[in-house]
Amino acid sequence: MFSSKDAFKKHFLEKYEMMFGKSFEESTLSELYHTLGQMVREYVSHAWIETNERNRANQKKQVYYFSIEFLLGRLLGNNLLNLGIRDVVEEGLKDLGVHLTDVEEQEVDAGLGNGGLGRLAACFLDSLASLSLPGHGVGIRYKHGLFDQKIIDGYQVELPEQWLRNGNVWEIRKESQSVEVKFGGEVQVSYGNGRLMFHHVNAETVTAVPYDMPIIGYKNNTVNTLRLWSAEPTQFRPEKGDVMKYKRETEAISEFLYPDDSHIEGKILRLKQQYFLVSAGLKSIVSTYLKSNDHLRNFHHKVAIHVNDTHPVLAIPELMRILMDEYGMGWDEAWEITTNTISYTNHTTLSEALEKWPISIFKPLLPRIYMIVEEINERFCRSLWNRYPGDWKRIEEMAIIAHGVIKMAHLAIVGSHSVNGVAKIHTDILKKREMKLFYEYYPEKFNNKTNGITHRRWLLKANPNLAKTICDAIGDKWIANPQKLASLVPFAKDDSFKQKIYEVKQNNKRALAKRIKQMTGIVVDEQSMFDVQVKRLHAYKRQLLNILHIMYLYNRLHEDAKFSITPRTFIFGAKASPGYYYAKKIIKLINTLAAKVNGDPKTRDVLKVIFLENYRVSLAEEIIPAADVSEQISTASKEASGTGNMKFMMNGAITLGTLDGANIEILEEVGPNNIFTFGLTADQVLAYQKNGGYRAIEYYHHDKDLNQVIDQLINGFFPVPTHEFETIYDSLLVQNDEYFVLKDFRSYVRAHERVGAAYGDWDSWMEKSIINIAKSGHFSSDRTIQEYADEIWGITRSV
Ligand code: GPQ
Repeated sequence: MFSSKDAFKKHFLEKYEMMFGKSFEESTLSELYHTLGQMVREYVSHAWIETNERNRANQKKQVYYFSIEFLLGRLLGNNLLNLGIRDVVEEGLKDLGVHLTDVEEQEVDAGLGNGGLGRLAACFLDSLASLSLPGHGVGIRYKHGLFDQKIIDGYQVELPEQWLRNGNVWEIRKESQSVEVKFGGEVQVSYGNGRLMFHHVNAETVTAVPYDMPIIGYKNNTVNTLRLWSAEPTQFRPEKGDVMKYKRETEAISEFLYPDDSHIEGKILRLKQQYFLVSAGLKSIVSTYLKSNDHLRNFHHKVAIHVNDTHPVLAIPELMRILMDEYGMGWDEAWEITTNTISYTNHTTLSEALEKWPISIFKPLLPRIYMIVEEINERFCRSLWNRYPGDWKRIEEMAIIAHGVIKMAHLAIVGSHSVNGVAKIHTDILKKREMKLFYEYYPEKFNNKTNGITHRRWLLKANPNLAKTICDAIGDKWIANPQKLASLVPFAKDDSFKQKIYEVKQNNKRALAKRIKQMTGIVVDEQSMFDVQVKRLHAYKRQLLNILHIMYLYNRLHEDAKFSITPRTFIFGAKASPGYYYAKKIIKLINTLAAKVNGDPKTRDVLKVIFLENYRVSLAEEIIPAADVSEQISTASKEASGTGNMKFMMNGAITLGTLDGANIEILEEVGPNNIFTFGLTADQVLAYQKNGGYRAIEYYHHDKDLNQVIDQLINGFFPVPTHEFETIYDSLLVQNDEYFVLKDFRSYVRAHERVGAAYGDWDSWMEKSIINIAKSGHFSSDRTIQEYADEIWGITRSV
C-alpha cells in the first residue's frame, strides 16, 4: 500500500471511507491522522510478527528495558521515516491537497515521562530496533501522561493530560495475555517437599492488561515491542468489601504519571505502580520463556532485564519470588539467576532523588517481597561481616535495610551484576563518593555508559534540511553509522558549505519565530542570536543564573550608553513539578522579566525573553534546530549527564556550559575552541560541600552588578508585590546559595561576552557550528546501546 504514490492514495481514500463512513471531502485533519496512523500500524504488523517469530526461532538472548517512564513524543513522523515511506506519503497527500506536517501535528505526544530519564528510554528503544537488537520496553500505560502546562498571569497552571482521548492508533490491547498482580494480605509458611513453602493469602488481586506498541527499526524490517501495562479490576473477584472502592483503587494504579523529576514522592500509590510494573512484566517474560524452554535454570542466558533507575528495582525480589515460590527453586540457584539477569543504571547523585521506602509502607503492601528483601539484606550483611569483621559502621552504611527504611539503590547494586552511571564524570563520582563503599566491595560491577540520543528523531526527522545538506556533502552513510558525521570536519572550512548550513539555521529560526509569534504574540528578530535553555525547572539546573545575567544585561543597557550587545533572544521552556514551590517561582520570575524586557522601548530591539509554555518532545523538535546557543549551566557535579546538550550540538548550536555531565565529553570531542565553558569544577563544588568555606553574601557585597540584580528581586523593580520573589532572594542570601549561582555569576557573564563576540565573527561561528555537528556522532544512542549490548547485556543482532 506504500509501494507507489498512486497505490498509497488509493488505499488511503478507501481506508478513510471505511473508518469514518463519509467521503474524503468532508474529512478533518484529525481523521486523516487516524487514517494514516491506522494504515501504518497495519502495514508494520507483518514485520512485527516476523520479528517475534525470528526471536522465538533463533533463541537469541533478549533484553527487556524496564522503565517507569517512556517519553516517546509523536510517533507518526518517526515511523514513516524509519519505514522509508515518508516521501511516498508526503507526495500522495500533496496530490490530495493535504500537507503531511499538518497531519502529523494532529498527534498528541505520548508524554509518559518527565524529562531526561524517560526520553533516554525512548531513544534507547529506537536504537535497539534500528540496530536489529532483540530488545523491548516494559512500562506503564498511564491514562494521563505528564500534565499540560498553561501559563496564566505568569504562573504555571497544570491541566490533566489526555493523550488517549481520541484513542491510540499505535497500540494493540492483548487481553488474553493479562496477568494478575497481588497486593496486601499475609504470608503463610508451611513445610512440604522437604522445604519451607510460602503462600501469599488474603491478597487483593489486580489484573494487568498489556498494550503493545510497535517500535520500528530504521529500514531494517525489525519491529520490536514496547509493552505498556494497564491496571484493571479483576473480573472474577470473590465479592468482598466495597466493590466501587476496589475499582477506584485498582484503576488508580495506572491513572497518572508522577510529575516528579529527580525527586521522589514517597506515596504508597507510587510503590504500587512500581511493583505492578515489575510483577506484570516479569510474569509475562517468564511465561513466554517457558513456552520454548522446559525449566528456568538457564533463564539468565536467554533473558537480560535492565532496570532504569531504582523505580523498577523490585524486579530483583520479584524474580526471586517467582523462581522460588512459583517454580520451587532453592535460594542459591534463584539468586545466581536473578543477579545474572539484572543490571541497573543510576541517573543521579542528588540525595532527594534516591529512593528509600519506609518499612511501614512497604511491608503491609508487599509482605512476601518484604520477606525476600530482608533475607537478601541479611545474607549481604553476613558476607560484609566476613569481609570486614567488626566494621559495624561500614556495614550499617551499606545495609539495604537500616533505620526503618529500605534503600532501593543498595538493593539494586547487591541484586544485579552491573551498575552503570550515565557519563564519565557521573560514574567517577559514584565510584569515588556516593557508592564508594560498594565500589570497593564490588569493583567489577561498576561501569560507565555515556548517554546518547537517537540521531534519527533529533536530526533526520527534526531537522530534515540539515540532514539533506549533510547528505549532499558526505553522502548518507552517516545515517546507518553516525560516527561518520566526522567526515564533515573538513567542510568546517568550506565557505559554500558554511553558507548552506547558515541558511538551514536561518530557515529554522524563521519557523521558530513564527511559532513564537503564534504562541505568545511576540515578534522576535530572526537575525538575533537564539540563546536557549529548555529542560525541567530545577534549582540545580540554574535557570536562575541565566535570568540574573539577563537582568544584568538589561541594567547595563539602561545605565551605560556605551554598552552594546549582540542582539539576543533568550528562549526558555520548562515544566516545574506541581509541588515544587521554588521552581514555580522561577517560572513566574522568567515571565515577569519577559514582560518587563520585551515591553521596554530602550532594550526591546536587542533583548527579548520568551517563555514557551508546555515544553515537551514535539516542541523540542521545533526549538532545538533553531538554536544558536545551548545553555547547559547546571552546578558542576549535579547533572548526571544531560541529553539536551547532545541534541543541540547535533543541530549545530554551540554549548555554553559548565564542566558537568556529558558537557565534559562534548568538550573532549569538539575541543576548547568550539564550546564555551565557565564556572566551578565538580571537584571544587564537592570540596566546598565537604569543607564549607563558601559565603554567598560576600559575592553579593563585592560585586556591584550582582548586588543590583539580587536587590531587584525584592525592591519593586518588577511590577509585582515585593514578597513575590522573596523565596528566591532567600535561597541566595539566607540559605547561602546551595547551587553556587553567585559564585559562578562573573565567570558566566564573561563567558557570555565571549559568546557574543564569537557570534559576531560569522566565519568562525559557522566553523564551530559545523565542528559540533561533525563530532556529534559519538552521542548517538546507537553508540550507547551497542556498548550496553556488548558489555552489559550480552545480546547480539537478530539478523
Ligand atoms: N534524570 Cl534520577 C531524570 O530525568 N529524572 C530523574 O528522576 C533522574 C535523573 C536525568 C538526569 O538528571 C540527567 O542528567 C540524565 O541525562 C538523564 O536522567 C538520563 O540519564
